[in-house]
Amino acid sequence: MSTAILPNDSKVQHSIDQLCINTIRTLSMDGVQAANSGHPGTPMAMAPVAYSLWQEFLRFDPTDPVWPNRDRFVLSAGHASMLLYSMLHLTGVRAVSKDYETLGEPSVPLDALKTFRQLDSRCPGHPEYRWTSGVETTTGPLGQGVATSVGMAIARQWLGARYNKPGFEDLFDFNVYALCGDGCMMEGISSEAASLAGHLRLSNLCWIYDNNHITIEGNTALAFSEDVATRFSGYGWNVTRVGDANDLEMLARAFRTFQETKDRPTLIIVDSHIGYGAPHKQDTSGAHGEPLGEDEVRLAKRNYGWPEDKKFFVPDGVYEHFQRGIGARGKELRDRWFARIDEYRKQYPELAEELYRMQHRQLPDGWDRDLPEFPADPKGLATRESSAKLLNAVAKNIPWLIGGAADLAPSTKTRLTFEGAGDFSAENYAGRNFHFGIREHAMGAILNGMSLVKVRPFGSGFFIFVDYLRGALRLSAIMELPAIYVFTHDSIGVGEDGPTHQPIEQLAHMRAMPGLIVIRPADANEVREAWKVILQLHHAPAVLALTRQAVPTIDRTKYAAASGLARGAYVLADAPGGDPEAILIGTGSEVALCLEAYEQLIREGVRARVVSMPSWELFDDQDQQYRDSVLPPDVKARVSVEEASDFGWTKYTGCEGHNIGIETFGASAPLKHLLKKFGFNVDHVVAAAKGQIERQRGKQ
Ligand SMILES: Cc1ncc(C[n+]2csc(CCOP(=O)(O)OP(=O)(O)O)c2C)c(N)n1
Ligand SMILES: [Mg+2]
Repeated sequence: MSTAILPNDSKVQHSIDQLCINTIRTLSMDGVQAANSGHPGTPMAMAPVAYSLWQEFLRFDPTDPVWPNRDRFVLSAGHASMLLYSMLHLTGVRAVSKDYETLGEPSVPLDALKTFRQLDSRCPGHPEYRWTSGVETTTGPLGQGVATSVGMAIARQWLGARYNKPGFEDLFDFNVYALCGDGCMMEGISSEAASLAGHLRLSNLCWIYDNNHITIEGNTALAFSEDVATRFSGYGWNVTRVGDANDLEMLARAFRTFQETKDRPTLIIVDSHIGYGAPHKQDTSGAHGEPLGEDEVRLAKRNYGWPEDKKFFVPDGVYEHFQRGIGARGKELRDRWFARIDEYRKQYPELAEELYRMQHRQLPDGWDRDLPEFPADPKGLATRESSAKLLNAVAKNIPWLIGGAADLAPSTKTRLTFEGAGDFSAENYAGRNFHFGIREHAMGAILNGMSLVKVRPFGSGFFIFVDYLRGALRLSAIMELPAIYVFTHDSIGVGEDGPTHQPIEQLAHMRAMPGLIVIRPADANEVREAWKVILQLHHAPAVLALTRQAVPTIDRTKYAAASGLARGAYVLADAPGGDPEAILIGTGSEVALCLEAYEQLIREGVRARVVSMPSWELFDDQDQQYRDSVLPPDVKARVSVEEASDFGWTKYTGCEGHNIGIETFGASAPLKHLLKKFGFNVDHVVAAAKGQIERQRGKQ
């Protein structure tokens, strides 16, 4: 070990610990400096915290960063990404393929640190799950990481309750650590998530709060004066403090306190100095979001007793030290776990098989057996009702399909009602019905955390409140997590509740989000097909938009089969002879209206076609030939019918098409009056179709 490089300065501890900590600091500073962009201050301050946690406590095997029972570390302060990248590099975390195979190469080689924030670097600006092995979740939007960590802790409790058995009590016993700053603490989502975590007494959850009193605009005194410790005590957390981020003994004591606390989550408040060691920037917001500058980097290195001219310098002994600590401990734990799982497989072959499939995002054999079929019925039922039947049928077949609602299960009909489903609570971590409380945003992040642990989560609420969880949903999509969002009350069909409860622009919002599959089924049989599609998604979240009000169950002996849903859009009813003059395109509850209009048009001798288009994304994924067969390019007389903003519909109807939609926020009234007011009636649709045909004829 080359401690010789350290000067004889009383401020500098001559220890391998200090050498490692300063390596983390200087790698982070150099990475930001090389990128000329990024956040150096927090990695510099939090280096001892990350070091203590990873080296002494974290049960994590760098050679197998996807081992299911590993402790999770979430960097909720995602802007401090260089801290995480430095740790991944120094501890030698290996890369993992998309098929969960460990590759020999390092996840973050030194060159990746040098190309921080550059195109295709394994060290992007903020940590990205799936891109950099060892990153447990994508962070950057403040508050998301901590809230996601609650989902991870929940999933671990559920896994433990179902799969731990006598003699295998520690099959799932991992802890979840999240490092957050003032920003995470201020965001509402962290309050929602912490409140639920306290309520559920998640003793496997530890948040570390970097209490540096600095955010971008300056001192937190500008906007944040609450007593965080009291707040978390009020949530039912164990709160402990470390008065100096550099005090390794106090840090270790705090982590031990967490490990010994068996009845609630722990918050460790760590007082720190952002930009620690940088003479002109320490304790200022200047250390937060911009490089220190070459001169300041030198001065900080001098303070650390570091060779001032060396960049990306890892002194002798540092890698080896990490290998002797987290490396050796993690590997031993991981190897023991896999040896135990072999034993477990012998004693509990079915449960072991479940775990294997779950961890590989596969479904059990027969997952789609006994799915209800719905006979034609003009009165029909609400799609939320048919979805309830489907969800219950598939959940019986998929034991790890678990979820709930943000206090709306009686309305969203997402409750699992079969025997043994149970309610997840502090007293029963085996329950499959979750009560997220009225906390939509945290629910979204919790679904992400659960999905990252590989259970299959669903959450539900009123569609209008998708706005409340959009930040988390966006991360589901970025991370390609197959979380399932069930949203009911999907249009002005909610009637009397009025504009505050009537989704208008939400469908357009959702459709604009890359990677998200949005499905708005027309009837009970499309709901069945929708669930089939959704459950087979591996790498995409889905939004299922469902009605509050009854919709007819379409007669499939007369019209096309609902299995067409899998292709996003299909010809439901065609012009006699299959040569349409006009196409009516509807989604969800408006498909039945299109069919009524179609029947009238046919009676009047107009050759109409109805396309049911439950999912734009699934349709866009089809080949050109199929898309042209549904929407023949030469049939330009087109009408879209959807009780929502018509934003985007011209993509399918063309600029000259007619889009029947809603341009205001709706209104409060019984539905039949609303349908009249907004033009969702047969006469209007028929007139629009005829108008389209006239227009096209006029051009010929
Ligand atoms: C939701 C959200 N809002 C705003 C930002 C922009 N932002 C990034 S860091 C930051 C300040 C964070 O302060 P703190 O958490 O105390 O971190 P520190 O500066 O102490 O590292 C802000 C506002 C963000 N990333 N996410
Ligand atoms: Mg801060």
